Amino acid sequence: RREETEQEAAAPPTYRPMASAPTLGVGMVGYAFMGAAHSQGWRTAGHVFELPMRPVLAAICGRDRTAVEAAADRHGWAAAETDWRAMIARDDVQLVDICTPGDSHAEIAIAALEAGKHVLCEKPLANTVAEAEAMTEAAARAAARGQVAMVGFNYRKVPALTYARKLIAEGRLGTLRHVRATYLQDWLVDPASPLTWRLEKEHAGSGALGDLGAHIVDLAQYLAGELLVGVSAVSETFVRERPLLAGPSGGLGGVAAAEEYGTVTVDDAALFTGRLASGALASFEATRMAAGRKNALRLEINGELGSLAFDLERLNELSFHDHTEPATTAGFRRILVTEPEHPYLEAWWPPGHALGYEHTFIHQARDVVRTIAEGAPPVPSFADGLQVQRVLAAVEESAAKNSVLTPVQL
Ligand code: SOE
Repeated sequence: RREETEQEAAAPPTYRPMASAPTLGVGMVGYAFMGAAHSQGWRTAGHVFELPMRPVLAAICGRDRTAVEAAADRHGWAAAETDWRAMIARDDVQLVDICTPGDSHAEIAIAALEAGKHVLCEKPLANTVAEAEAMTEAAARAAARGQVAMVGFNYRKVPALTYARKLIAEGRLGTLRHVRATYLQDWLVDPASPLTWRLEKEHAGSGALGDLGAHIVDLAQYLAGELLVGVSAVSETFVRERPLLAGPSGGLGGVAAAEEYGTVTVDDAALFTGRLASGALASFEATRMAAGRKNALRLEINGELGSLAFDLERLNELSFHDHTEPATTAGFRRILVTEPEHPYLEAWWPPGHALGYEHTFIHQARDVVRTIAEGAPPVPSFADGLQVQRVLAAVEESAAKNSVLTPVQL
């Protein structure tokens, strides 16, 4: 590490007080799991990173007055609204952050963009390709007016993954051969776990596919720097009837079940293979039925010159194998991605003082603010979200042909 020179030590700090930065009023729709996570991002980003604009938590919106007021109080929002149209219309809101189920993304995002607001929208961008297309068109019209529209693929903001992309883009893996991606959770293993909105196609669009598969499709393409050109899939709904909800649905599981049952209309698991534009082969597995796996997002990328591996449950680490090293000493080694030179780490703790899940939302907030202030092209954009939506649709189309699986001779 470079030592501080005497001159630097004596120099006055160049710190610019946050209060002097122009503000960016945020209005957030939704206050459950993602609402809480995004609130952390908006609350913290300006206290950690030096930002050109200071995010202000202007208003939070939800349909239930009591619940949304409690959320405003808990998460630090100045006002609570029960009508998202009224929230969009507020003069103190310049950016609308959408953390609702997928069935309302398109309507809210398009209305916000047409009202001149910037938009951040949770993933998957929408429930259908048609909705995602309409949103992307609205984003393009808004971009011409200087507005920003971004989609919340927050795992791109894990420093180890941002860094993995850099290593791949620099050619450290050479020509890519394989991308292997799995995202495993287990909160639906119990058949008595109730029918929350995430299990209803009309609200969620799809199941593990859109919820978890969207992340790994995005990450595979983001890391590889290229797009999928075709997929082949199987999917399954293992538990087709579940008890209805007896109370409000907050996070994932752990909510009260009623006596009555209803039909699950989305997949519990989706497995698919694919081919990237370069010819590299990719495989994906998204499931909420992997007992013991809580939030296990894993990736491995193999190229001619080496391999990278990542596990979200150890998110400060990246495994790297340099295949150009002598075989006698080569092998996977662990890079601790906590150095100030690593992406996002310049503003955090001393080396080795690890980060966690919530930091991805803080980094996301940082990037949204900078994109708006700098007038830079948004990344990940609505067009990126639309492209992932098209992959999800292709997976669904392929999985619907399960009946034409090539039979294995008995
Ligand atoms: C639920 O499966 C979920 O919260 C996803 O919706 C998120 O996108 C993922 O980050 C964690 O799991």
